[in-house]
Amino acid sequence: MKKPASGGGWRAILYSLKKAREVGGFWKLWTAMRSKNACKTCALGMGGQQGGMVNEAGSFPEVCKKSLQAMAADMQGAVRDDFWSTYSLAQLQKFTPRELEHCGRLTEPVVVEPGSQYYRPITWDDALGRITKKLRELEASQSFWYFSGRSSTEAGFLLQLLARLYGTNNVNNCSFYCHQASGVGLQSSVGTGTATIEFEDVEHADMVMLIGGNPASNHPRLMSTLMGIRNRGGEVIVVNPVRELGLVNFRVPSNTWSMLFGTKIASLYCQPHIGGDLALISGIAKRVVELGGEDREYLKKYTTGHEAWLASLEQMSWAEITEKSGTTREEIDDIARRYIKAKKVVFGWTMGITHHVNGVKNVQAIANLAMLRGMVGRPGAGLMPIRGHSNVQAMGSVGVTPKLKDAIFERLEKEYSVKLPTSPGLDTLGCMEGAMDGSLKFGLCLGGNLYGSNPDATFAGKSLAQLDMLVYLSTTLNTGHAHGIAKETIILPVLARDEEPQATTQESMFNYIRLSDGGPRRHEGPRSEVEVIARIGEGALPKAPLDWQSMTSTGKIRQAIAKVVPGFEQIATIDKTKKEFAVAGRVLHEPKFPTKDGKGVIHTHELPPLLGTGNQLRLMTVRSEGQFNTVVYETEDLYRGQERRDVILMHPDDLAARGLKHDQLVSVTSETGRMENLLARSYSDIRAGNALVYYPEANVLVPRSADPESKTPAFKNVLVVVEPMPAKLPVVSKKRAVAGAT
Ligand SMILES: Nc1nc2c(c(=O)[nH]1)N[C@H]1C(S)=C(S)[C@@H](COP(=O)(O)OP(=O)(O)OC[C@H]3O[C@@H](n4cnc5c(=O)[nH]c(N)nc54)[C@H](O)[C@@H]3O)O[C@H]1N2
Ligand SMILES: Nc1nc2c(c(=O)[nH]1)N[C@H]1C(S)=C(S)[C@@H](COP(=O)(O)OP(=O)(O)OC[C@H]3O[C@@H](n4cnc5c(=O)[nH]c(N)nc54)[C@H](O)[C@@H]3O)O[C@H]1N2
Ligand SMILES: [Mo]
Repeated sequence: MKKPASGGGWRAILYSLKKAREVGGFWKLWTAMRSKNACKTCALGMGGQQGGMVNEAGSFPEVCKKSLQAMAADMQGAVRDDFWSTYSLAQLQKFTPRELEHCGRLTEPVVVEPGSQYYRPITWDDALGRITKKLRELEASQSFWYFSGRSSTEAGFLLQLLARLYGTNNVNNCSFYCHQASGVGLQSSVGTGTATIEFEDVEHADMVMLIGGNPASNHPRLMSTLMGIRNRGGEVIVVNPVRELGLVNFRVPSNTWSMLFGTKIASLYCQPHIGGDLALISGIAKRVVELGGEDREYLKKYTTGHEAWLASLEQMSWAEITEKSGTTREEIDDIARRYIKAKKVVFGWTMGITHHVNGVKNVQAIANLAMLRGMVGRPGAGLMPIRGHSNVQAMGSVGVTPKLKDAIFERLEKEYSVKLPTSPGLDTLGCMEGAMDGSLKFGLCLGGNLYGSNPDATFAGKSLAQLDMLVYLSTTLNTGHAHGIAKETIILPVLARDEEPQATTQESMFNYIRLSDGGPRRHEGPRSEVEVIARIGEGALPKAPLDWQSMTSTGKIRQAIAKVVPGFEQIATIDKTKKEFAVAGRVLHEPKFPTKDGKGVIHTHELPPLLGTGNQLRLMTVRSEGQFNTVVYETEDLYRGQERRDVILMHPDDLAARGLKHDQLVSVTSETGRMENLLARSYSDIRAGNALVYYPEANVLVPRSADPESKTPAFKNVLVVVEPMPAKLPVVSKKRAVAGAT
């Protein structure tokens, strides 16, 4: 399959029309997309009271394929009546993620009992009765509670409160596999764990440094902003081991000129090795200082730790920097000079920075580089972790973390006159290990795909199988429902946010709280997330100092959030005022940091070694253009020119060095697992020494080693050996080719 000449463009628009046909007409999809609900996909923040397809600067129409796909999936018909008796677990395990998603909307609770191979429908009373009975039998410390970032803020808050009142801090969200390193890194550097800027700031920047992300695929609405910067004569510097087509040239659908001729996005494209970022960023900082471009006054007045850091940069040799980053002194000099010239610089990053064993250090290094020139604490400049799920940031804000922020903890205890647990709670990987060693017996997942998102897929399946009970609150089926099976597994069908009978709220990556009006239900059967949680609370903790019935009202829950979460006061009346707002105290337009002494903290690091010896390659596991996390909508990856997913993309030199030909069948082996019959493909856009495969299939290869500070696995830096498959082996069918998947 040939790569198109640019990302975006007509294909994106034609795709909208195709999806419209699938759901029964353009008007139907248009109305759904324009309803006053926050967009369901990434956290850039669209929709809410401005209506769908409008960004925080009011620009319209901002179209994104993934939001159409997510909407179309929610608009599909119900799972057929005979579905559960037709397909056994073994058969469901053979379904692809796409097939599972397209089985239809879940509308009735189902259970797989010990010894059974089939899910079977049960009544809501039966399902809730089983769950609450189990919870009453167990110790609180034997339970864990996993949250994805698709649910409402209200559901997130209520469920974490339920878990704490039950008596455990084993509360965590998908962020441990995502942006946790950003939260921890930013908190330790600038005193707040989220973006220091608002959407408008990026619109006024004259330079964006985009490190380790592929927004053309994953945050397409950011592309018009990047285009705007280029059109105003600003710089977009991309740091990525892969030359991603959409970051080179993109046709922005909301702009006629760009649609016709395409827009050059990157003004400079730097391709370090996987894991070379810390060395590269330190090198840029060293060069800025050599050229006298640092802001000494800012460093002295507003930061601590800069002396030690500057001294360490001086000590660092250029040989070490270039070797460990895989870049040249000339490139580093070029970036440093452009940085010195720029007046307002925004640093944006995603998983290429966080999915490493030194993810937190990577984020701290970015903060250092920004503070070096006083780029944190002024309008138009700052730090921008580009978040994943549409409401993942709210989960962190309202307490879906093992440790509650002190203020929330104290206010909760006071508000409900209770003593909350103080024992340390487990992170997500910790919960998986707890399930494996038998210390955990019960898990509840509010959305997401805990199995599919885990490193070491074989381990993940085995560990979840040890649990007595696993409960999923879901809208559609995913691989977790087939492979993440405990002794007893229950799926409870819930409403999507645009079907909720009451308003809910979401928080964008720019700390902006959006109000979703909800809307008419599409199916009889699914229930509101908050209603399900309140019923579980009522049954499991009837004596809790909480009126569970009143907690079925999202408005009442918002009043509770307003009382206990600092910065969220305005949420109490948002459904009446319709006034969406930015969480107070997070955007830094002045260099006053919410740290203990009000100063930014500069951290000093040693450069990690460049991994890989002998014939090993560094392997990244990434998303294709046709998927949203573990849900694969389309097999093809348009922008990388791949028509299938069972491939490993390698530099032509790396193929040659192993005597491999383009499209030859290979095995890929890591310390954790092995995939067979992948097609080795020649891909000159990747930096030699590094390779690329698709997540989630590749999770059989990813070890469980994680960043000690953020507990985030190194999904982007897996050491592998690629070898030809023995010639005489019968060629397996395409569907079976992805070992470990399906
Ligand atoms: N369409 C779509 N949109 C999505 C999602 C989706 O699955 N599909 N998922 C959502 C979620 S939850 C998230 S977290 C985001 C993810 O958004 P991204 O982080 O953009 O997604 P990834 O595919 O993980 O790719 C990361 C990029 O990092 C680069 N990279 C890999 N290793 C390194 C490295 O060591 N250094 C550097 N500098 N770069 C590296 C890869 O080449 C790739 O371009 O997107 C969100 N939006
Ligand atoms: N190898 C590798 N592994 C990775 C990554 C990687 O890059 N490489 N990325 C990691 C990242 S960044 C993330 S965020 C995780 C993703 O981790 P998760 O968030 O756990 O997984 P998703 O695939 O996003 O979950 C999708 C499911 O959510 C459910 N859902 C959708 N809408 C709703 C709703 O409104 N309410 C409820 N209750 N449920 C709903 C549907 O059942 C759907 O199947 O994976 C991580 N794992
Ligand atoms: Mo994510």
